[in-house]
Amino acid sequence: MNQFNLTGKTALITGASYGIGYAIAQAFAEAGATIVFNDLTSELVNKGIASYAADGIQARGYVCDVTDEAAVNALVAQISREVGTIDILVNNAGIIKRIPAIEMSAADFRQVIDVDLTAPFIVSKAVAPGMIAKGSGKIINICSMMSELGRETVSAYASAKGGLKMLTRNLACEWAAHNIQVNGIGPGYIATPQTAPLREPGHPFNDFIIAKTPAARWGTPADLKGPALFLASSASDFVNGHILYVDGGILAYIGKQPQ
Ligand code: NAP
Ligand code: GCO
Repeated sequence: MNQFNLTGKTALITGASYGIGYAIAQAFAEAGATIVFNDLTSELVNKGIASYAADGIQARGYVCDVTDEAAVNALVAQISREVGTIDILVNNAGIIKRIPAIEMSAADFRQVIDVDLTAPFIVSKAVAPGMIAKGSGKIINICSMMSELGRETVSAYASAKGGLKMLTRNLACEWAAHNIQVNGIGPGYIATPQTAPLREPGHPFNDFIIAKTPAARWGTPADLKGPALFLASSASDFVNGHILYVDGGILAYIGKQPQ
């Protein structure tokens, strides 16, 4: 039996019109899953549907703000009616605000926490009853290097992603008895629109990250396809509360010695 086969499974990937969520959805579709995704605007959702179709994937897209609990609950009910019970959830939607802590407003801090931490709680809570009734489920939270490390200007984001690591572990404990595996993926620095400002030609951060990464390159969304498929498949049925870091070695590395 192919443990990585997702045939017959319905997967919801949040914020997956492009970027990391899109690549993860591709991996699941290639393994046989039915793909459902949401994004903030109809323009983004339609763009995503067209991109998936161009890749041969018949994805269903819905407009939904993951921070809106009522909208999320309505979305999950609609998916259940139109597609079926959600077997796999990837809490991928996220934002970042790069502002020095002393300059960051509480409103900005709260918005990042709302999207990156509270929303994964909201969406997980919405899909869990269906998974419990079905007797199985997979939830994958997209964490970060900032689940483990800090850096200047990302206090809200690091607080959210650190909290998301612990939310992952806590929900894993609460729902393991229902055969629901809750795990996380911690990407390193990945080339997507979210990091585009850091990859501007001549931006010092680009050389910095290459030096901090033993693999000596930025990651790509495709680097996350296999790890996500592992955590979405029966190959990980005894993996609970684990954060799988896909970072080219960043977290293992003290840093290059001065030449
Ligand atoms: P991205 O390019 O910024 O895409 C994030 C997606 O989430 C966008 O489609 C965005 O829509 C959507 N989104 C934002 N707020 C939302 C909301 N309230 N409701 C629904 N959708 C919402 O990000 P990415 O680089 O692909 O990252 C995806 C995830 O991986 C994020 O959680 C990020 O924190 C995490 N991550 C990224 C990296 C990296 O290096 N790129 C590394 C580690 C972890 P809009 O286009 O409207 O904003
Ligand atoms: C930043 C980057 C990182 C990446 C990612 C690293 O400003 O430091 O945006 O936070 O997005 O989270 O894992």
